[in-house]
Amino acid sequence: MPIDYSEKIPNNVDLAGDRKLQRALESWQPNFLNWWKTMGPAVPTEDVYLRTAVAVGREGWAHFDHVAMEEYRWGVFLAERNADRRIAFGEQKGEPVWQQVPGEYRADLQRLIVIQGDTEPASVEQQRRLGETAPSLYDLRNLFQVNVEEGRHLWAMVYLLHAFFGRNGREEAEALLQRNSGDLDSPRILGAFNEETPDWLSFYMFTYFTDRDGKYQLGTLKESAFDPLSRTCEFMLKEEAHHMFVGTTGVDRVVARSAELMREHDTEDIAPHGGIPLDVIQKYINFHYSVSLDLFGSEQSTNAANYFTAGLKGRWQEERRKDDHVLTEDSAHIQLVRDGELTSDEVPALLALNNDLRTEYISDCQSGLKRWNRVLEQGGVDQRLTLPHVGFNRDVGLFSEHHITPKGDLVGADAWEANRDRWLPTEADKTHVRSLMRPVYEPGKIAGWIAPPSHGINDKPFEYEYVHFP
Ligand code: BYC
Ligand code: FE
Ligand code: FE
Repeated sequence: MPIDYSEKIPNNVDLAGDRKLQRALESWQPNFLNWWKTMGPAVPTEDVYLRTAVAVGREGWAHFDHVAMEEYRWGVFLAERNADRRIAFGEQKGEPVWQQVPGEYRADLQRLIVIQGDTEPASVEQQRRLGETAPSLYDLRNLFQVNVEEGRHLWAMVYLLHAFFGRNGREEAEALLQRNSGDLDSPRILGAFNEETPDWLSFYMFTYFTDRDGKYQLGTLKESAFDPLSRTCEFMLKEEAHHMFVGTTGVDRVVARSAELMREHDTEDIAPHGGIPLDVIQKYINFHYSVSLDLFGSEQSTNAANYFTAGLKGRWQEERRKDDHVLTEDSAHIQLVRDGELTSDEVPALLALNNDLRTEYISDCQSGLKRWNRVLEQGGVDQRLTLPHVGFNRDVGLFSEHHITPKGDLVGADAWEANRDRWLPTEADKTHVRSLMRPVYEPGKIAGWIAPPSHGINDKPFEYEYVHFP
């Protein structure tokens, strides 16, 4: 079914055919718009060169044009239905997928959808003020693109809550607009989404590391036996690719510019020359990576085992796994600390599914480091960036009780305190990065701490007027 843009809420789920649901979503819509006005992008714009989804198929799903942001057509878009789709894993493997929520899984599914839904508006709130200091119009446009799509991801989850979870679901949809990132009384659910994103280096790190958790979590929900959730996530993943592109190339460009300044001034201390020193970039990597690892939950999780067995949440690329997809007989290894040493334990595979997903995520993260190190190499710089040890700076899971250095050494509290300023961004580091954040809004111009992108958006040049101001 094509997307219908003549409707108040664009959709390809035949909302017009379900008046009750349509009315419920239409009454949530003003609350969403009000939230967007008060918690969304703080900088006023006339219009922005944005892509909008016009179809859900493989080819040509996006349309690009200048639109006023509050007129962006947030809607409900599910990937096409596969009538023969069967459950790929768990106890009910091989049975047809569900078009409705089975009563016994209602609470668990609702919880997964609420947690997913909570992250989307949270990120918009975190990024609210970044529009005041973008390094170029191109970057400003990318920020807003990410923001409107995270807003749409909220719509995706709210649709599921309204359509399949009754009154309880509608209340949860309301609550998604009432919790706020960093709010002391009613914070967002997951840790990383209550951190600040106060500068553009943080934004690139967030879209690299934290949006990438989104990619992996959505990948597991795409496997879900609850077909509407699966189809929603499949389409969200298409939008998600651009968010990670923004992060990957954003860090590329910061690293390239830092390397350039290091050569030009023949020093590692490029802060006085308006650059971001590599050791500060490394500390930002350490922070954002470790906070994002916490989003995978505990290495051993009965929640994860239950979700899998019930068919609610699969593994990354479940269908490509060469095992029985039930896993009751399998085991896995997890890392942990025992008797003051890092060691590993064999545990039932079902209990180690968070660890399994995190392992996939880590190897994907590694590809960014490879890239950034190639940029350094090409820039004639000898230093290299690395991912810290998986146990470094953790608040969730088996490492959270211990202090582990980026290199993977177990240390005491004193050594941790004595060195943390070498490993994590200090106030001085953050103040320096923030001091570089000045808006550069002349078309074709770029701030001094970052290199320009190699391409524009949708074949437009970098100099294109991606954003108009009132
Ligand atoms: N913070 O069994 P455990 C995205 C709680 S990002 C706070 O180890 P489980 C995006 C946990 O809830 C993707 N609490 O965990 C990115 C549980 O509480 P209860 C978001 C945490 O359930 C950028 C207890 O600790 N989507 O889309 O296996 C921009 C024991 O937990 C945390 C999802 O996460 C934490 N970090 O796994 C925009 C998918 N970790 O039951 C968007 C949906 C754990 O004791 N969520 N806890 O009260 C899930 O699949 C799972 O809930 C989690 C946790 C993976 C998050
Ligand atoms: Fe998202
Ligand atoms: Fe995203």
